[in-house]
Amino acid sequence: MAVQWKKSTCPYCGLGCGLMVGVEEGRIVKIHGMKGHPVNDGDICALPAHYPPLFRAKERLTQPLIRCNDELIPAGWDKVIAFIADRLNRIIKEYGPGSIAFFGGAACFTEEYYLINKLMKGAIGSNHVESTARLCMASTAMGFISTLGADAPPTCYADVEGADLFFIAGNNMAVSVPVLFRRICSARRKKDSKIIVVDPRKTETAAMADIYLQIRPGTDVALNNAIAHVLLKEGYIDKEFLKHYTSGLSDLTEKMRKYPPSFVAQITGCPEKQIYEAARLIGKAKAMLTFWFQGYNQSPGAVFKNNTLHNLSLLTGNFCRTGAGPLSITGEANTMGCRWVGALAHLLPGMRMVTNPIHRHEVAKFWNIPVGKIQPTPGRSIIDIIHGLHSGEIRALWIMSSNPAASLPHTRWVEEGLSKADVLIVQDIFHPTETTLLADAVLAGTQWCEKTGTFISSERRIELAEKIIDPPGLAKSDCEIIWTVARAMGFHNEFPYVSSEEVFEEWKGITRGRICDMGGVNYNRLRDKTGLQLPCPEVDHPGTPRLFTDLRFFRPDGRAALLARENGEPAEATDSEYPFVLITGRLACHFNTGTRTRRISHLNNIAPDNIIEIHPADAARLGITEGEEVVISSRRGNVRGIASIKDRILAGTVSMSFHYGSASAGNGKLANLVCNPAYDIHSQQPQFKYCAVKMSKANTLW
Ligand SMILES: Nc1nc2c(c(=O)[nH]1)N[C@H]1C(S)=C(S)[C@@H](COP(=O)(O)OP(=O)(O)OC[C@H]3O[C@@H](n4cnc5c(=O)[nH]c(N)nc54)[C@H](O)[C@@H]3O)O[C@H]1N2
Ligand SMILES: Nc1nc2c(c(=O)[nH]1)N[C@H]1C(S)=C(S)[C@@H](COP(=O)(O)OP(=O)(O)OC[C@H]3O[C@@H](n4cnc5c(=O)[nH]c(N)nc54)[C@H](O)[C@@H]3O)O[C@H]1N2
Ligand code: SF4
Ligand SMILES: [Mo]
Repeated sequence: MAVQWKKSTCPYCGLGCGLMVGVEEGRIVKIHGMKGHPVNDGDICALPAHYPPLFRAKERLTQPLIRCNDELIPAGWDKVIAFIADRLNRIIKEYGPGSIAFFGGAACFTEEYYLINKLMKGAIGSNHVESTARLCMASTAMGFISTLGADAPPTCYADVEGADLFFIAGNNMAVSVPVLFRRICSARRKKDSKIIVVDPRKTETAAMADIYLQIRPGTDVALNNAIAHVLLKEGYIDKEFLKHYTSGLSDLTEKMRKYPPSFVAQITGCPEKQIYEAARLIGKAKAMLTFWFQGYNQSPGAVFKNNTLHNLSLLTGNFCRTGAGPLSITGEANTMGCRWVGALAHLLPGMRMVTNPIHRHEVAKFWNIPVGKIQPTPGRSIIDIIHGLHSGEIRALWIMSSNPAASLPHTRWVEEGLSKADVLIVQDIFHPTETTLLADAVLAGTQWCEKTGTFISSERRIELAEKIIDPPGLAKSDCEIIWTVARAMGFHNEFPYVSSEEVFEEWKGITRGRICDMGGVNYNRLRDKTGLQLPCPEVDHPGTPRLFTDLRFFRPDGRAALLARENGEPAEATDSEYPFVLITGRLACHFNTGTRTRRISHLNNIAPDNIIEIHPADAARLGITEGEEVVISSRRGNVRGIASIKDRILAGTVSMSFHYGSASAGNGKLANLVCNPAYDIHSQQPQFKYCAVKMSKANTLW
């Protein structure tokens, strides 16, 4: 039988590449990039290309499980759903709605987050709804809100071809978004555009840079301020743009005086001359596109890094025109959807805030519930949910498509917190994961290609990913699981759905008039197209590639804000006992906690063990040799790995990925055992990229 090809969208990173899925006799056998797709035009990276074995992986969840005498055993759906509904209702009765929390990864569809938000914030009355958007994009969202007045990413990928300068900071794009990086490299060849890279590690991305600034971790605000200093001092600013469309210029000019490159060179470790070169390249650029990622968002001063980067685009008028502006890539496939549907503790659907009485009123009216049902204060961020499990204020946690026992910082503390829950519900596609192992009930969800729903990508493109094959065994779509639990809890009238399309049709109603307006989107239209960029308010509307083309921003004065920010201190500074800074991040062959990629032998064989990058001078001082086992210790724990001695990392800094959880790699190899649960006060995003550690040869410690 010939292979039949169906269109879909990548379930891994938030770039949203168009894919063609090849099906033969009901099995998915091949996955290719979709030719002609506006995002990737046929290109694909290793992650989705090697996805097919996951549809037949042996640890795939095919039925729900329930804990019985300390063991998770298979049980029927009716029994497991009744158990969950009963436990949740009892906990609500005894401890109140605020004792229930939810945490989801951004691998799921927007429809699924819409339902959980409606259940938690509307029906139960708890705002403790969090998603991995907190671990990933909360700082970017707060950066946009403070500078532009809304979490509204303004640019699109087509700007790559229009830019003549790419400023890439804290973003190892060659590894994390390779398809976009190849697009940048090819655009640059055609146009002779330039690349500036800022990263403490000389990454695969940095290797392509015209100017590479090897900054000390956590010092980007000072660097951005020094660049602003030079732009202002040497007159590389767009006076007309600044006069009409921004506020805060005089304050910024005044405060940037104290950031001359000579001073900032000492803070960042980057030579003064290089800072001038970078600033002048930015000053002369016709169109600069900026990219940043977790080197900003998960680092000390995260939101301020975002603000000071936007200052550079605003000062030079690199905004609201082709090829110019901030282009933020989101981490997981639907992190943008999570942000807009309100899957964070301070948000309501359609980019609304729980603290805003008008927003609460609008949502309550839409859901046909009393406005008092929606709590007026933000719920707990995920780190504070774990604190709440420890203190007993949170009694129940429902986790969907996330593996927090491996992805949250300070693993032992997280595991202890999860174990204290009166009931821990985990909805995944695999068992065991580090988190399902701790659950009281495990719900068997369906994965990409086994269910239908929408993702929203980094350029605000909404795409439909349809069911292509039947799920294995008794697995149910995540939408169906949520509405079944909701009905079992007594919310029949509020959750009458039979399909994700019906959920979508409802959810889009609450986006009307907002930046995420999808009034003109429906499943049929998405079937025919390669996605639509939001807002798309009418059925004949072509979508919106760029925002703010009218130069009206969402702040009260209609202007974008130039914000003078100071370089922040890390939550945990190095000292004589813990003298190294630990950075954690990613490899090309694994995705996040590795629950999927570590089950694919081709990918796992590329990097089967945890590698720790160490500078040769540091290694020599400690007598560490290439390939030997080392132990990294922080105030919270120890992690083991294999030394890779390279001068691509800054001396005094060590780096490893976080892909090696205990369920797949054995104990003691997970970076988060040592990471710090401290977070940025403005975004509550944890500082995964900065904690103080010491290091030794493994055989001297054990
Ligand atoms: N192959 C693969 N691709 C992925 C993922 C994956 O796990 N594997 N995950 C996806 C997800 S969820 C996300 S969020 C993205 C993340 O993608 P990226 O953010 O690009 O990846 P990271 O490796 O986490 O971190 C990026 C860089 O930040 C640098 N950095 C650390 N501290 C600082 C600092 O203080 N300043 C600066 N300027 N740089 C610093 C690190 O050295 C690192 O090179 O990748 C997505 N794509
Ligand atoms: N030290 C350190 N820690 C980090 C980071 C870092 O850079 N350093 N980065 C952080 C970032 S940016 C992110 S985004 C997070 C990611 O953190 P997580 O989202 O917790 O990590 P994943 O490994 O992507 O876990 C996704 C889970 O969802 C399951 N799954 C996949 N598809 C589906 C589905 O359709 N339905 C259901 N029900 N389940 C599904 C998978 O099996 C897996 O268990 O990690 C964060 N943690
Ligand atoms: S770059 Fe991202 S969206 Fe594109 S194929 Fe790779 S993981 Fe998927
Ligand atoms: Mo992420």
